Amino acid sequence: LEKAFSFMIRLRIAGGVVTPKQWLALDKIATTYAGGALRATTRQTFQYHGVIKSNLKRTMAAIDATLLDTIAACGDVNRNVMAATNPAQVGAHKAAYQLGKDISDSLLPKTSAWREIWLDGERVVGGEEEAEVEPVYGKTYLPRKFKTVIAVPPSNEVDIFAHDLGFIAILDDKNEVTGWNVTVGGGMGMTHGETDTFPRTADVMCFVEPEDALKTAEAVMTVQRDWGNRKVRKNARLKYTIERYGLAAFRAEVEKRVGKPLADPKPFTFTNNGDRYGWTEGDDGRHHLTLYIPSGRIKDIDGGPQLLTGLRRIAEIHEGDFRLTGNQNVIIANVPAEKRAEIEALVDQYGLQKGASALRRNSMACVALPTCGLALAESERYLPDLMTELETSLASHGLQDDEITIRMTGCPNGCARPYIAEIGLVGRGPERYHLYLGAAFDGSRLGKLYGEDVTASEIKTILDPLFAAYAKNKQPGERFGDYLIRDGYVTKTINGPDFHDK
Ligand code: SRM
Ligand code: SF4
Repeated sequence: LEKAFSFMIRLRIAGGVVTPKQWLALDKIATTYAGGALRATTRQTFQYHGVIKSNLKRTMAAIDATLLDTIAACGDVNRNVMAATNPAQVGAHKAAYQLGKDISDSLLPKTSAWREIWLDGERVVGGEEEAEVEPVYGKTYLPRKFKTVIAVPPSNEVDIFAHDLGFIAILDDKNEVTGWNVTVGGGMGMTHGETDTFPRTADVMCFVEPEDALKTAEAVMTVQRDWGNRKVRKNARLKYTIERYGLAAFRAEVEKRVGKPLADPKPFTFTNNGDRYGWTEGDDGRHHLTLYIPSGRIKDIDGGPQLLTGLRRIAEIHEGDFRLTGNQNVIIANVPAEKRAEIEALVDQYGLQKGASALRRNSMACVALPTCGLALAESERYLPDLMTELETSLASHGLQDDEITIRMTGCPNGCARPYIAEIGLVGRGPERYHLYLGAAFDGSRLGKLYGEDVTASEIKTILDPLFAAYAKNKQPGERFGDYLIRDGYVTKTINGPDFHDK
Protein backbone atom coordinates (compact mmCIF):
# COMPACT_ATOMS: atom_id res chain seq x y z
CA LEU A 1 0.00 0.00 0.00
CA GLU A 2 1.45 3.39 -1.02
CA LYS A 3 1.43 6.44 1.26
CA ALA A 4 -1.18 9.09 0.42
CA PHE A 5 1.19 11.66 -1.09
CA SER A 6 -0.34 15.01 -1.92
CA PHE A 7 1.16 17.81 -4.01
CA MET A 8 1.16 21.53 -4.61
CA ILE A 9 0.77 22.57 -8.25
CA ARG A 10 1.68 26.08 -9.41
CA LEU A 11 0.55 27.50 -12.72
CA ARG A 12 2.34 29.87 -15.07
CA ILE A 13 0.09 32.84 -15.89
CA ALA A 14 2.21 35.66 -17.35
CA GLY A 15 0.93 39.03 -16.16
CA GLY A 16 -1.85 37.28 -14.23
CA VAL A 17 -4.47 37.61 -16.97
CA VAL A 18 -7.16 34.89 -17.02
CA THR A 19 -10.22 34.72 -19.28
CA PRO A 20 -13.64 33.87 -17.77
CA LYS A 21 -13.54 30.54 -19.60
CA GLN A 22 -10.16 29.72 -18.06
CA TRP A 23 -11.43 30.85 -14.67
CA LEU A 24 -14.31 28.40 -14.84
CA ALA A 25 -11.99 25.58 -15.84
CA LEU A 26 -9.52 26.43 -13.05
CA ASP A 27 -12.41 26.54 -10.58
CA LYS A 28 -13.55 23.10 -11.76
CA ILE A 29 -10.04 21.73 -11.18
CA ALA A 30 -10.06 23.27 -7.68
CA THR A 31 -13.36 21.63 -6.79
CA THR A 32 -12.51 18.30 -8.39
CA TYR A 33 -8.91 17.79 -7.34
CA ALA A 34 -7.76 20.45 -4.87
CA GLY A 35 -10.14 20.65 -1.93
CA GLY A 36 -12.26 23.48 -3.32
CA ALA A 37 -9.65 26.23 -3.15
CA LEU A 38 -7.67 28.31 -5.58
CA ARG A 39 -4.70 30.10 -4.02
CA ALA A 40 -3.65 33.36 -5.69
CA THR A 41 0.08 33.82 -5.08
CA THR A 42 2.35 36.80 -4.58
CA ARG A 43 3.50 36.36 -8.21
CA GLN A 44 0.17 36.73 -9.99
CA THR A 45 -0.59 33.09 -10.47
CA PHE A 46 -2.54 30.26 -8.88
CA GLN A 47 -1.47 27.32 -6.77
CA TYR A 48 -3.47 24.23 -5.96
CA HIS A 49 -2.76 22.46 -2.69
CA GLY A 50 -3.53 18.89 -1.71
CA VAL A 51 -3.66 17.26 -5.12
CA ILE A 52 -3.24 13.56 -4.45
CA LYS A 53 -0.67 11.62 -6.42
CA SER A 54 -3.15 9.50 -8.32
CA ASN A 55 -4.84 12.67 -9.60
CA LEU A 56 -1.68 14.46 -10.72
CA LYS A 57 -1.86 13.51 -14.39
CA ARG A 58 -5.57 14.20 -14.60
CA THR A 59 -5.02 17.62 -13.02
CA MET A 60 -2.20 18.45 -15.44
CA ALA A 61 -4.31 17.36 -18.40
CA ALA A 62 -7.15 19.57 -17.16
CA ILE A 63 -4.71 22.50 -16.81
CA ASP A 64 -3.43 21.85 -20.35
CA ALA A 65 -7.01 22.00 -21.63
CA THR A 66 -7.29 25.57 -20.28
CA LEU A 67 -4.30 26.47 -22.52
CA LEU A 68 -2.24 27.10 -19.39
CA ASP A 69 0.61 25.04 -17.95
CA THR A 70 3.02 24.79 -15.03
CA ILE A 71 6.24 25.05 -17.03
CA ALA A 72 8.90 27.23 -15.34
CA ALA A 73 6.59 28.02 -12.42
CA CYS A 74 9.37 26.45 -10.32
CA GLY A 75 13.04 25.63 -10.94
CA ASP A 76 16.25 27.46 -11.90
CA VAL A 77 14.66 29.32 -14.81
CA ASN A 78 12.88 32.58 -15.53
CA ARG A 79 9.78 32.25 -13.33
CA ASN A 80 6.24 33.50 -13.89
CA VAL A 81 6.65 37.04 -15.25
CA MET A 82 4.68 39.67 -13.34
CA ALA A 83 3.25 42.77 -15.01
CA ALA A 84 1.41 45.84 -13.73
CA THR A 85 -2.30 45.17 -13.64
CA ASN A 86 -3.84 48.62 -13.70
CA PRO A 87 -6.38 48.17 -16.51
CA ALA A 88 -7.38 51.82 -16.10
CA GLN A 89 -4.09 52.90 -17.73
CA VAL A 90 -5.09 51.13 -20.93
CA GLY A 91 -2.13 51.84 -23.23
CA ALA A 92 0.55 51.45 -20.55
CA HIS A 93 -1.02 48.27 -19.22
CA LYS A 94 -1.15 46.75 -22.70
CA ALA A 95 2.52 47.57 -23.26
CA ALA A 96 3.50 46.19 -19.83
CA TYR A 97 1.47 43.03 -20.31
CA GLN A 98 2.86 42.52 -23.82
CA LEU A 99 6.46 42.93 -22.68
CA GLY A 100 5.83 40.52 -19.80
CA LYS A 101 4.25 37.98 -22.15
CA ASP A 102 7.07 38.34 -24.70
CA ILE A 103 9.73 37.84 -22.03
CA SER A 104 7.81 34.89 -20.59
CA ASP A 105 7.54 33.25 -24.02
CA SER A 106 11.07 33.94 -25.15
CA LEU A 107 12.75 32.84 -21.89
CA LEU A 108 10.59 29.75 -21.49
CA PRO A 109 12.53 26.48 -21.56
CA LYS A 110 11.87 24.84 -24.94
CA THR A 111 11.89 21.31 -23.56
CA SER A 112 8.98 19.08 -24.47
CA ALA A 113 9.44 17.13 -21.22
CA TRP A 114 6.35 18.64 -19.56
CA ARG A 115 4.07 17.28 -22.27
CA GLU A 116 5.89 13.99 -22.35
CA ILE A 117 5.61 13.45 -18.61
CA TRP A 118 2.15 14.80 -17.96
CA LEU A 119 0.25 14.32 -21.19
CA ASP A 120 1.08 10.67 -21.81
CA GLY A 121 4.04 11.30 -24.02
CA GLU A 122 2.18 13.44 -26.49
CA ARG A 123 4.70 15.69 -28.13
CA VAL A 124 3.92 18.98 -29.73
CA VAL A 125 4.78 19.13 -33.43
CA GLY A 126 8.53 19.71 -33.75
CA GLY A 127 8.92 19.17 -30.02
CA GLU A 128 11.41 16.39 -30.48
CA GLU A 129 14.09 18.47 -32.16
CA GLU A 130 13.44 21.41 -29.89
CA ALA A 131 13.92 19.21 -26.85
CA GLU A 132 17.49 18.39 -27.91
CA VAL A 133 18.82 21.91 -27.39
CA GLU A 134 17.89 24.57 -24.86
CA PRO A 135 18.98 27.65 -26.83
CA VAL A 136 19.21 30.01 -23.85
CA TYR A 137 19.54 27.69 -20.87
CA GLY A 138 21.92 25.12 -22.34
CA LYS A 139 22.40 21.88 -20.42
CA THR A 140 22.83 23.41 -16.98
CA TYR A 141 20.05 26.02 -16.90
CA LEU A 142 20.59 28.95 -14.45
CA PRO A 143 22.48 28.92 -11.15
CA ARG A 144 19.23 29.71 -9.33
CA LYS A 145 15.65 30.92 -9.85
CA PHE A 146 15.30 34.17 -11.81
CA LYS A 147 12.37 36.56 -11.48
CA THR A 148 11.19 39.27 -13.85
CA VAL A 149 8.55 41.98 -13.36
CA ILE A 150 7.17 44.95 -15.29
CA ALA A 151 5.93 48.07 -13.43
CA VAL A 152 3.92 51.07 -14.53
CA PRO A 153 4.37 54.12 -12.26
CA PRO A 154 3.01 55.58 -10.11
CA SER A 155 2.07 52.12 -8.77
CA ASN A 156 4.80 49.75 -7.68
CA GLU A 157 2.27 46.95 -7.16
CA VAL A 158 4.72 44.38 -8.58
CA ASP A 159 7.43 45.36 -6.09
CA ILE A 160 10.02 46.04 -8.76
CA PHE A 161 12.89 46.29 -6.25
CA ALA A 162 12.38 42.73 -4.98
CA HIS A 163 13.22 40.95 -8.23
CA ASP A 164 16.21 39.89 -10.26
CA LEU A 165 15.12 41.84 -13.32
CA GLY A 166 12.56 44.61 -13.73
CA PHE A 167 11.29 47.07 -16.31
CA ILE A 168 9.77 50.38 -15.23
CA ALA A 169 7.58 52.03 -17.87
CA ILE A 170 8.63 55.58 -18.69
CA LEU A 171 5.46 57.36 -19.77
CA ASP A 172 4.87 60.46 -21.90
CA ASP A 173 2.20 63.03 -21.08
CA LYS A 174 -0.42 60.87 -22.81
CA ASN A 175 0.45 57.92 -20.54
CA GLU A 176 2.04 56.00 -23.41
CA VAL A 177 5.24 54.02 -22.87
CA THR A 178 8.32 55.64 -24.43
CA GLY A 179 10.76 53.04 -23.10
CA TRP A 180 11.79 51.22 -19.95
CA ASN A 181 14.18 51.70 -17.05
CA VAL A 182 15.85 48.38 -16.31
CA THR A 183 16.35 47.23 -12.70
CA VAL A 184 18.64 44.39 -11.65
CA GLY A 185 19.65 42.52 -8.53
CA GLY A 186 16.66 42.57 -6.19
CA GLY A 187 15.69 39.59 -4.08
CA MET A 188 14.26 38.69 -0.70
CA GLY A 189 15.51 35.30 0.46
CA MET A 190 18.11 34.94 3.21
CA THR A 191 19.04 32.48 5.94
CA HIS A 192 18.68 33.34 9.63
CA GLY A 193 22.06 33.84 11.28
CA GLU A 194 24.06 33.92 8.02
CA THR A 195 24.93 37.52 7.29
CA ASP A 196 26.46 36.70 3.92
CA THR A 197 22.85 36.14 2.82
CA PHE A 198 20.53 39.15 2.73
CA PRO A 199 17.54 40.65 0.98
CA ARG A 200 18.50 43.35 -1.49
CA THR A 201 16.67 46.12 -3.32
CA ALA A 202 17.39 46.22 -7.04
CA ASP A 203 19.58 48.85 -8.74
CA VAL A 204 18.10 50.98 -11.52
CA MET A 205 20.70 50.16 -14.18
CA CYS A 206 19.73 51.84 -17.45
CA PHE A 207 17.01 52.94 -19.88
CA VAL A 208 16.15 50.99 -23.02
CA GLU A 209 14.02 51.79 -26.05
CA PRO A 210 10.97 49.50 -26.47
CA GLU A 211 12.65 47.58 -29.31
CA ASP A 212 15.66 46.72 -27.11
CA ALA A 213 13.71 45.52 -24.06
CA LEU A 214 13.49 41.83 -24.96
CA LYS A 215 17.13 41.64 -26.02
CA THR A 216 18.13 43.32 -22.75
CA ALA A 217 16.08 40.84 -20.70
CA GLU A 218 17.82 37.95 -22.39
CA ALA A 219 21.24 39.60 -21.95
CA VAL A 220 20.70 40.17 -18.21
CA MET A 221 19.61 36.58 -17.77
CA THR A 222 22.49 35.10 -19.75
CA VAL A 223 25.11 37.18 -17.89
CA GLN A 224 23.64 35.76 -14.68
CA ARG A 225 23.66 32.30 -16.28
CA ASP A 226 27.39 32.69 -17.00
CA TRP A 227 28.55 34.76 -14.02
CA GLY A 228 26.26 33.49 -11.25
CA ASN A 229 27.73 31.49 -8.38
CA ARG A 230 27.25 27.80 -9.15
CA LYS A 231 29.37 26.61 -6.21
CA VAL A 232 27.53 28.18 -3.29
CA ARG A 233 23.79 27.87 -3.83
CA LYS A 234 22.82 30.27 -1.08
CA ASN A 235 24.79 32.99 -2.92
CA ALA A 236 23.66 32.08 -6.42
CA ARG A 237 20.94 34.69 -7.07
CA LEU A 238 21.67 37.66 -9.32
CA LYS A 239 21.78 40.02 -6.31
CA TYR A 240 25.02 38.36 -5.17
CA THR A 241 26.46 38.39 -8.70
CA ILE A 242 25.93 42.16 -8.84
CA GLU A 243 27.54 42.56 -5.40
CA ARG A 244 30.53 40.46 -6.51
CA TYR A 245 31.20 42.08 -9.88
CA GLY A 246 29.76 45.57 -9.29
CA LEU A 247 26.94 47.21 -11.24
CA ALA A 248 29.27 48.94 -13.73
CA ALA A 249 30.93 45.70 -14.85
CA PHE A 250 27.57 43.95 -15.03
CA ARG A 251 26.08 46.74 -17.13
CA ALA A 252 29.11 46.74 -19.48
CA GLU A 253 28.65 43.01 -20.10
CA VAL A 254 24.91 43.45 -20.72
CA GLU A 255 25.70 46.23 -23.23
CA LYS A 256 28.19 43.95 -24.97
CA ARG A 257 25.51 41.27 -25.35
CA VAL A 258 22.82 43.73 -26.46
CA GLY A 259 25.35 45.11 -28.96
CA LYS A 260 25.16 48.80 -28.05
CA PRO A 261 25.61 51.22 -25.16
CA LEU A 262 22.50 51.66 -23.03
CA ALA A 263 21.24 55.04 -21.85
CA ASP A 264 21.14 56.13 -18.21
CA PRO A 265 17.84 55.67 -16.34
CA LYS A 266 15.12 58.32 -16.64
CA PRO A 267 13.24 59.86 -13.70
CA PHE A 268 10.17 58.07 -12.36
CA THR A 269 8.09 58.16 -9.17
CA PHE A 270 6.31 55.39 -7.28
CA THR A 271 3.72 56.18 -4.64
CA ASN A 272 2.90 52.76 -3.17
CA ASN A 273 3.27 49.01 -3.64
CA GLY A 274 -0.35 48.03 -2.95
CA ASP A 275 -3.48 47.59 -5.05
CA ARG A 276 -6.28 50.03 -5.96
CA TYR A 277 -9.36 48.56 -4.28
CA GLY A 278 -12.92 49.08 -5.41
CA TRP A 279 -14.12 50.25 -8.81
CA THR A 280 -11.99 52.27 -11.23
CA GLU A 281 -12.81 53.45 -14.71
CA GLY A 282 -10.31 53.18 -17.55
CA ASP A 283 -9.44 55.73 -20.26
CA ASP A 284 -11.65 53.63 -22.57
CA GLY A 285 -14.78 53.78 -20.36
CA ARG A 286 -14.48 50.19 -19.12
CA HIS A 287 -14.86 49.44 -15.41
CA HIS A 288 -12.60 47.39 -13.14
CA LEU A 289 -13.22 46.08 -9.65
CA THR A 290 -10.31 45.08 -7.38
CA LEU A 291 -11.36 42.66 -4.63
CA TYR A 292 -9.39 42.10 -1.46
CA ILE A 293 -8.74 38.35 -1.12
CA PRO A 294 -7.31 37.53 2.33
CA SER A 295 -3.94 35.86 1.62
CA GLY A 296 -5.15 35.03 -1.88
CA ARG A 297 -7.17 32.03 -0.65
CA ILE A 298 -10.24 31.76 -2.90
CA LYS A 299 -12.67 29.42 -1.19
CA ASP A 300 -16.14 29.45 0.35
CA ILE A 301 -16.19 30.17 4.06
CA ASP A 302 -19.07 28.85 6.19
CA GLY A 303 -21.03 31.89 7.30
CA GLY A 304 -18.54 34.19 5.51
CA PRO A 305 -17.67 35.30 1.98
CA GLN A 306 -18.33 32.74 -0.75
CA LEU A 307 -15.28 33.69 -2.81
CA LEU A 308 -15.10 30.57 -4.95
CA THR A 309 -18.82 30.39 -5.75
CA GLY A 310 -19.22 34.14 -6.14
CA LEU A 311 -16.32 34.48 -8.58
CA ARG A 312 -17.62 31.43 -10.47
CA ARG A 313 -21.05 33.09 -10.86
CA ILE A 314 -19.30 36.23 -12.08
CA ALA A 315 -17.13 34.26 -14.55
CA GLU A 316 -20.30 32.77 -16.00
CA ILE A 317 -21.57 36.18 -17.10
CA HIS A 318 -18.36 38.24 -17.34
CA GLU A 319 -17.33 39.50 -20.79
CA GLY A 320 -13.96 40.99 -19.84
CA ASP A 321 -11.15 39.22 -18.03
CA PHE A 322 -9.73 38.60 -14.57
CA ARG A 323 -6.35 39.84 -13.37
CA LEU A 324 -4.42 38.43 -10.48
CA THR A 325 -2.30 41.02 -8.72
CA GLY A 326 1.12 40.65 -7.11
CA ASN A 327 -0.60 41.34 -3.79
CA GLN A 328 -2.67 38.13 -3.97
CA ASN A 329 -5.84 39.97 -5.02
CA VAL A 330 -8.21 39.66 -7.98
CA ILE A 331 -9.43 42.30 -10.42
CA ILE A 332 -12.66 41.76 -12.34
CA ALA A 333 -11.46 43.76 -15.31
CA ASN A 334 -12.94 45.27 -18.44
CA VAL A 335 -16.56 45.34 -17.39
CA PRO A 336 -18.70 47.30 -19.87
CA ALA A 337 -20.70 50.06 -18.14
CA GLU A 338 -24.00 48.29 -18.80
CA LYS A 339 -22.77 45.09 -17.04
CA ARG A 340 -21.51 46.77 -13.89
CA ALA A 341 -24.76 46.60 -11.91
CA GLU A 342 -25.12 42.87 -12.60
CA ILE A 343 -21.57 42.19 -11.38
CA GLU A 344 -22.10 44.43 -8.38
CA ALA A 345 -25.22 42.47 -7.41
CA LEU A 346 -23.24 39.21 -7.44
CA VAL A 347 -20.42 40.79 -5.45
CA ASP A 348 -22.99 41.76 -2.79
CA GLN A 349 -24.87 38.47 -2.90
CA TYR A 350 -21.74 36.41 -2.21
CA GLY A 351 -20.17 38.88 0.24
CA LEU A 352 -17.06 39.40 -1.89
CA GLN A 353 -16.38 42.95 -0.82
CA LYS A 354 -16.65 43.03 2.94
CA GLY A 355 -15.00 46.25 4.18
CA ALA A 356 -11.41 45.50 5.14
CA SER A 357 -9.37 47.89 7.28
CA ALA A 358 -6.57 50.03 5.83
CA LEU A 359 -4.06 47.67 7.50
CA ARG A 360 -5.61 44.55 5.92
CA ARG A 361 -5.76 46.19 2.51
CA ASN A 362 -1.98 46.62 2.75
CA SER A 363 -1.18 43.17 4.10
CA MET A 364 0.24 39.94 2.74
CA ALA A 365 1.07 36.59 4.28
CA CYS A 366 2.81 33.63 2.67
CA VAL A 367 1.30 30.15 2.77
CA ALA A 368 3.55 28.70 5.52
CA LEU A 369 1.91 26.03 7.69
CA PRO A 370 0.45 23.51 7.15
CA THR A 371 1.58 22.92 3.54
CA CYS A 372 4.97 24.61 3.28
CA GLY A 373 7.76 22.28 4.32
CA LEU A 374 10.11 25.19 5.00
CA ALA A 375 7.86 27.06 7.44
CA LEU A 376 9.26 27.76 10.91
CA ALA A 377 6.15 29.60 12.10
CA GLU A 378 2.54 30.28 11.12
CA SER A 379 1.81 33.02 8.61
CA GLU A 380 -1.39 32.90 6.50
CA ARG A 381 -3.31 31.32 9.39
CA TYR A 382 -2.03 33.76 12.02
CA LEU A 383 -1.74 37.20 10.39
CA PRO A 384 -5.53 37.83 10.34
CA ASP A 385 -5.73 37.42 14.15
CA LEU A 386 -2.68 39.59 14.71
CA MET A 387 -4.20 42.28 12.50
CA THR A 388 -7.39 42.23 14.57
CA GLU A 389 -5.26 43.10 17.61
CA LEU A 390 -3.25 45.73 15.78
CA GLU A 391 -6.42 47.33 14.42
CA THR A 392 -7.55 47.97 18.00
CA SER A 393 -4.21 49.49 18.84
CA LEU A 394 -4.14 51.67 15.69
CA ALA A 395 -7.70 52.86 16.33
CA SER A 396 -6.84 53.83 19.90
CA HIS A 397 -4.29 56.26 18.42
CA GLY A 398 -6.63 57.51 15.69
CA LEU A 399 -4.64 55.70 13.01
CA GLN A 400 -7.41 53.36 11.77
CA ASP A 401 -7.42 54.94 8.30
CA ASP A 402 -3.66 55.24 7.91
CA GLU A 403 -2.24 52.98 5.25
CA ILE A 404 0.66 50.99 6.67
CA THR A 405 2.08 47.94 4.91
CA ILE A 406 2.35 44.75 6.96
CA ARG A 407 3.62 41.41 5.69
CA MET A 408 4.38 38.12 7.36
CA THR A 409 6.26 35.01 6.29
CA GLY A 410 6.81 31.72 8.05
CA CYS A 411 10.55 31.68 7.31
CA PRO A 412 13.30 33.99 6.00
CA ASN A 413 12.78 33.01 2.34
CA GLY A 414 10.48 36.00 2.17
CA CYS A 415 7.71 34.72 -0.13
CA ALA A 416 5.40 37.64 0.81
CA ARG A 417 8.29 40.12 0.43
CA PRO A 418 8.24 41.08 4.14
CA TYR A 419 11.53 42.96 4.21
CA ILE A 420 10.03 45.77 2.12
CA ALA A 421 6.89 46.13 4.24
CA GLU A 422 6.77 48.87 6.86
CA ILE A 423 5.98 46.14 9.41
CA GLY A 424 7.76 42.94 8.40
CA LEU A 425 7.39 39.74 10.44
CA VAL A 426 9.56 36.76 9.61
CA GLY A 427 9.16 33.37 11.28
CA ARG A 428 11.96 32.15 13.56
CA GLY A 429 10.27 29.20 15.26
CA PRO A 430 6.87 28.25 16.62
CA GLU A 431 5.11 31.51 17.56
CA ARG A 432 8.32 33.52 17.26
CA TYR A 433 9.19 36.17 14.71
CA HIS A 434 11.84 38.71 13.82
CA LEU A 435 10.21 42.13 13.53
CA TYR A 436 11.58 44.44 10.81
CA LEU A 437 10.65 48.13 10.68
CA GLY A 438 11.52 51.20 8.61
CA ALA A 439 10.85 50.00 5.06
CA ALA A 440 9.39 52.45 2.56
CA PHE A 441 5.67 52.47 1.71
CA ASP A 442 6.48 52.44 -2.00
CA GLY A 443 8.62 49.29 -1.69
CA SER A 444 11.92 51.03 -2.47
CA ARG A 445 13.70 50.51 0.88
CA LEU A 446 14.25 47.51 3.14
CA GLY A 447 13.44 47.55 6.83
CA LYS A 448 15.82 46.80 9.72
CA LEU A 449 15.64 44.25 12.50
CA TYR A 450 13.90 45.94 15.45
CA GLY A 451 12.59 43.07 17.54
CA GLU A 452 14.46 39.78 17.77
CA ASP A 453 12.64 36.50 18.39
CA VAL A 454 9.49 38.32 19.37
CA THR A 455 6.71 36.07 20.57
CA ALA A 456 3.33 36.41 18.94
CA SER A 457 1.86 37.97 22.06
CA GLU A 458 4.68 40.57 22.28
CA ILE A 459 4.18 41.99 18.80
CA LYS A 460 1.27 44.25 19.74
CA THR A 461 3.00 45.39 22.93
CA ILE A 462 6.07 46.43 20.96
CA LEU A 463 4.15 48.16 18.19
CA ASP A 464 1.62 50.02 20.33
CA PRO A 465 4.01 52.73 21.67
CA LEU A 466 5.43 53.17 18.17
CA PHE A 467 1.93 53.77 16.79
CA ALA A 468 1.38 56.28 19.64
CA ALA A 469 4.60 58.13 18.83
CA TYR A 470 3.81 58.13 15.11
CA ALA A 471 0.30 59.50 15.73
CA LYS A 472 1.70 62.26 17.90
CA ASN A 473 4.81 63.27 15.97
CA LYS A 474 4.31 62.48 12.29
CA GLN A 475 4.67 65.29 9.81
CA PRO A 476 1.93 65.83 7.19
CA GLY A 477 1.97 62.93 4.73
CA GLU A 478 4.83 61.17 6.53
CA ARG A 479 4.70 57.38 6.29
CA PHE A 480 5.15 55.06 9.29
CA GLY A 481 8.40 53.56 7.96
CA ASP A 482 9.90 56.99 7.20
CA TYR A 483 8.85 58.32 10.60
CA LEU A 484 10.56 55.48 12.48
CA ILE A 485 13.82 56.34 10.74
CA ARG A 486 13.48 60.11 11.27
CA ASP A 487 12.86 59.67 14.99
CA GLY A 488 15.72 57.21 15.38
CA TYR A 489 13.85 53.97 16.13
CA VAL A 490 15.72 52.20 13.33
CA THR A 491 18.50 53.14 10.95
CA LYS A 492 17.96 53.36 7.23
CA THR A 493 18.93 50.38 5.08
CA ILE A 494 20.63 51.44 1.85
CA ASN A 495 20.17 48.38 -0.34
CA GLY A 496 21.06 45.01 1.21
CA PRO A 497 24.66 44.36 2.30
CA ASP A 498 23.93 46.77 5.17
CA PHE A 499 20.64 45.01 6.03
CA HIS A 500 22.12 43.19 9.02
CA ASP A 501 23.96 46.28 10.40
CA LYS A 502 22.47 47.81 13.50
FE1 SRM B 1 8.39 31.26 -2.41
C1 SRM B 1 10.14 28.45 -1.79
C2 SRM B 1 5.53 29.69 -1.74
C3 SRM B 1 6.75 33.79 -3.86
C4 SRM B 1 11.20 33.20 -2.14
N1 SRM B 1 7.93 29.38 -1.90
C5 SRM B 1 8.80 28.34 -1.73
C6 SRM B 1 8.06 27.01 -1.55
C7 SRM B 1 7.92 26.36 -2.89
C8 SRM B 1 8.66 26.07 -0.49
C9 SRM B 1 9.60 24.99 -0.98
O1 SRM B 1 10.58 25.28 -1.71
O2 SRM B 1 9.39 23.87 -0.55
C10 SRM B 1 6.71 27.57 -1.02
C11 SRM B 1 5.49 26.68 -1.23
C12 SRM B 1 4.54 26.82 -0.07
C13 SRM B 1 3.23 26.16 -0.25
O3 SRM B 1 2.86 25.34 0.63
O4 SRM B 1 2.52 26.47 -1.20
C14 SRM B 1 6.70 28.95 -1.60
N2 SRM B 1 6.51 31.59 -2.84
C15 SRM B 1 5.44 30.88 -2.39
C16 SRM B 1 4.14 31.59 -2.69
C17 SRM B 1 2.99 30.65 -2.98
C18 SRM B 1 3.81 32.51 -1.50
C19 SRM B 1 2.41 32.97 -1.36
O5 SRM B 1 1.92 32.86 -0.25
O6 SRM B 1 1.81 33.46 -2.32
C20 SRM B 1 4.59 32.48 -3.85
C21 SRM B 1 4.44 31.78 -5.18
C22 SRM B 1 5.15 32.49 -6.27
C23 SRM B 1 4.72 32.16 -7.65
O7 SRM B 1 3.53 32.22 -7.92
O8 SRM B 1 5.60 31.91 -8.47
C24 SRM B 1 6.06 32.65 -3.53
N3 SRM B 1 8.92 33.13 -3.00
C25 SRM B 1 8.05 34.06 -3.47
C26 SRM B 1 8.64 35.35 -3.43
C27 SRM B 1 7.97 36.65 -3.81
C28 SRM B 1 8.11 36.96 -5.26
O9 SRM B 1 8.63 36.17 -6.05
O10 SRM B 1 7.69 38.05 -5.63
C29 SRM B 1 9.93 35.18 -2.91
C30 SRM B 1 10.92 36.31 -2.58
C31 SRM B 1 11.54 36.92 -3.78
C32 SRM B 1 12.79 36.21 -4.14
O11 SRM B 1 12.70 35.19 -4.83
O12 SRM B 1 13.87 36.65 -3.72
C33 SRM B 1 10.09 33.78 -2.66
N4 SRM B 1 10.39 30.87 -2.08
C34 SRM B 1 11.35 31.82 -1.95
C35 SRM B 1 12.58 31.17 -1.58
C36 SRM B 1 13.94 31.87 -1.29
C37 SRM B 1 14.69 32.21 -2.52
C38 SRM B 1 16.04 32.76 -2.23
O13 SRM B 1 16.59 33.45 -3.07
O14 SRM B 1 16.61 32.49 -1.17
C39 SRM B 1 12.29 29.78 -1.49
C40 SRM B 1 13.26 28.63 -1.14
C41 SRM B 1 14.24 28.33 -2.24
O15 SRM B 1 14.15 28.81 -3.37
O16 SRM B 1 15.14 27.57 -1.95
C42 SRM B 1 10.90 29.64 -1.79
FE1 SF4 C 1 7.19 28.67 3.01
FE2 SF4 C 1 9.01 30.33 3.93
FE3 SF4 C 1 7.89 30.80 1.58
FE4 SF4 C 1 6.47 31.13 3.73
S1 SF4 C 1 8.32 32.29 3.22
S2 SF4 C 1 5.83 30.01 1.91
S3 SF4 C 1 7.26 29.57 5.08
S4 SF4 C 1 9.20 29.09 2.06
